[in-house]
Amino acid sequence: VAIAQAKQLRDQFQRFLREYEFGMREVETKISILRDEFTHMHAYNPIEHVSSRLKSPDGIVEKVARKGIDPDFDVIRREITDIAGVRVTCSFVTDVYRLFELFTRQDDITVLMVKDYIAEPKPNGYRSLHAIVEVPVFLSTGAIPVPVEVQFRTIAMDFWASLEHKIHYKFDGRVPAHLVQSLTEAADAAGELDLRMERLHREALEINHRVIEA
Ligand code: 0O2
Repeated sequence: VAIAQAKQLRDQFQRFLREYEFGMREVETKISILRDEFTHMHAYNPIEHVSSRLKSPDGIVEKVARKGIDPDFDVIRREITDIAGVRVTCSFVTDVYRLFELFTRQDDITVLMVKDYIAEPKPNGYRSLHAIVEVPVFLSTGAIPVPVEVQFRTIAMDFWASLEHKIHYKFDGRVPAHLVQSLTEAADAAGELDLRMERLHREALEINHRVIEA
C-alpha cells in the first residue's frame, strides 16, 4: 500500500510540474511571437535573449519550508508563484517597459502581481521588472490557469544579477559586508551604464534619420 501511495504521489507531482512546464512554454511562445513581429514591423529586435527555468523539486521543498506552508498541492499552487519562470533580457530600459506592456495587455494574460525593482531597486541594488501572471493552458481535461513569473531586465541588470547570484551562492548567503557594498555600487554603475547606452542609441537613431531624410 505504501509503495502504491508513493507512486501515486510521484505521478501527482509530475503532473503538477508538467502544468508549469506548459505554462512556461505558452509564455515563451508569446514572447517569441512578440520578438518576431516587432522585428518585422520596426526593423528592430528589442530582446537580447530569453531563458526559462522550472523550480527544482528541492527548490520547491525549500520554499515550502521557508514559508511554513502546508505541503499540499493546492496550497503550493496558491502560495508559490515562481515555480515557472521566464526571463526576458532586453537591450534598453525602454524596451523592458515596452515588452512588459505588450505582454501583460494580452487578453488571455491575467496579471497577479507586478514588482518594479527598476523604479525601486532592492537595497542591494537588484533591478528588474517582475510580473507574476496567469496564462491559460489547454489540457485534454479542460483549461487551467498557470502562474508564471516573468522577469524583464536589461543586459546590464542581467550581468549584475548573475554575478551577484554566484557570489551569494559562493558565500552561502553570508556575503562579507565590503563585498555587499561593492556589489551595490556596481549595481548603481550598471544603472548609469543603462542610461548612457540608451542616450547613445537614441542619438545614433536621430543621426540616422537625419541622413535618410537629407
Ligand atoms: P532563481 O534561481 O532565479 O529561481 P522569494 O521568491 O520569496 O525569495 P519574492 O519577494 O517572492 O522572494 O520574490 P522576488 O524578490 O520578487 O523575486 C525572486 C526572484 O527574483 C529570484 O528568484 C531571483 O531570480 C530574482 N531576484 C530577486 N532578488 C534578487 C537579488 O538580490 N539578486 C539576484 N541575483 N536575483 C534576485 P529565486 O527563486 O530566488 O532564484
